[in-house]
Amino acid sequence: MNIHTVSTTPYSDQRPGTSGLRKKVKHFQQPHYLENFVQSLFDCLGELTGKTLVLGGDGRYYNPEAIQIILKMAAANKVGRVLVGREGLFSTPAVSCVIRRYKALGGIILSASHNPAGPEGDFGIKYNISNGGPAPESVTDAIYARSKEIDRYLMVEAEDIPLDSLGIRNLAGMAVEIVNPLADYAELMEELFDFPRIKTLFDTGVFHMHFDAMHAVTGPYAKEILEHRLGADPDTVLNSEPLPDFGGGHPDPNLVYAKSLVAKMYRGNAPSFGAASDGDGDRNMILGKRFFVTPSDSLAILAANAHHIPGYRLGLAGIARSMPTSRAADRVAEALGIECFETPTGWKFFGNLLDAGKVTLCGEESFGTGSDHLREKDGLWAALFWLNILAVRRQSVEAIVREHWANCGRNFYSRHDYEDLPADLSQQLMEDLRKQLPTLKGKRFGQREVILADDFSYTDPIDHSLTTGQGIRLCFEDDARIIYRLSGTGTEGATLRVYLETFEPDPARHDLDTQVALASLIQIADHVAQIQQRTGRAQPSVIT
Ligand code: VG1
Ligand code: CO
Repeated sequence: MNIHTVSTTPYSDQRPGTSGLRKKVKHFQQPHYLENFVQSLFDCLGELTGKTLVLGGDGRYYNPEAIQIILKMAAANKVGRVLVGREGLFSTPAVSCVIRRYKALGGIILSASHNPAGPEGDFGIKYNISNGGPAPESVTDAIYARSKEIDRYLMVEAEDIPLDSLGIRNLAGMAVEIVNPLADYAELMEELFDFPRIKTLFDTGVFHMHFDAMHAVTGPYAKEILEHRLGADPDTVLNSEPLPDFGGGHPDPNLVYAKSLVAKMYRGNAPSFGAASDGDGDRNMILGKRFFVTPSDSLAILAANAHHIPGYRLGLAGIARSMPTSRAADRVAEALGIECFETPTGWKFFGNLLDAGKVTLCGEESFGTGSDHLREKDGLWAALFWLNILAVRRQSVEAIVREHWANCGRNFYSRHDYEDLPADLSQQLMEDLRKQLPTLKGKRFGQREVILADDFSYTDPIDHSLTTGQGIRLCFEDDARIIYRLSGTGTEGATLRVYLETFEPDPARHDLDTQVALASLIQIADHVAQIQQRTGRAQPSVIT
């Protein structure tokens, strides 16, 4: 066997962020860059002989090349078997599903999620552990530490493995099993949801929907499940063909970027339901006819309606949400008499709670929703969950949301992103906020008094690991909150995220425009952090 030991020198910037290592494609194409990271990962995984790994990506530019490199390195590192999605494709939730079903040691996902792709775009790599979820910080810290001292990597010399047809190939003694990336995932969805009931909804002929795959990985999944298995119209899935540059788009499912879907959902004869997913298929946006459901509300409504869904009929163990996500879900948890956990941003923090059976549903304000069916957030799952609710309740999306607000009150919520700021400026802004913390508690801004001001830290209730510095949080007497955080997924400059939330119990005020309802809080957020003055930006670059 032809195993080469290639000498290399470390890169200093291979610390994984909120969701894996993300850099410009060109950065990944530097000599040995990908190889260094992959070998650092293998060096941290212990004995690999006879073990199974899962491998696939969202199909973005550089995916095919990276798959071949990783396969050859896996063979040289004596991995027993690698399950690869056909054409090297797997959505993030599908990888999580396959890791769990085949009891694999873990999986490697090639994606930079919703970040634009192509030769000038972004690439990324993340590792998921045997529970199917993103590696916890103990693992990513170890990989990073290893990457700073790596001096060699192992690779076999072999021909590229063709990935276009199913079957088992031999790569220097390692089995490469090319699998249908849709099969296990679609089967799992059929187990969780009432497909016959959803089918009858489509059969009525008056219910129509669109799913915008944004030329990313979920197109084939959505076509298979919605159009082929559930009988939705053949043109239900928009932008269904995965393209290496996502058609030049930005596959982030929100009102700004999901243009094709938004155009269809806000016109005169709009369909009843719309959903979109991101580059790697883990995010979702939910729309009704001319109506947007915030991700935070969506989590709360899924929780409140879970008893309608076969997979969740037995009830929820608990709910978890990331700290900046609105507290709409907390109110549902309270009503159901179950616990609601507040974790740092990033899906890796839900893993222990899910494994311990403490929570069933999880969500993030960043268009992420999921459950204990996997250990990743899951875009198409969220759309199917909504479809199942609609099939049972036979009301419009808007009616369901309004009824929810009437019962629980409305959490007005918005995130303001200031993208591409100079790194030192944004760090200074956060540092100065941190310095202000001791004086903020008890301060009044107009009608509002600050009752809590801190830098969020989290002790995992299961393994007791401590994570600090997770966002500056100001909580007010009237249940309003402002949170400031720097993004951990960008590849250029820094992004400041300002999360804004107020609570409105009065149904007469539930019709207010969100930005209007939040106006006085937005002013406080700017006043405290001096955002406009420091950044020179009159408004955020993206509002969701
Ligand atoms: C963002 C979101 C976070 C999400 C992460 C990965 O992180 O805010 O909620 O878990 O992206 O999502 P950050 O650090 O930029 O705020 V995905 O769909 O990119 O895997
Ligand atoms: Co994603």
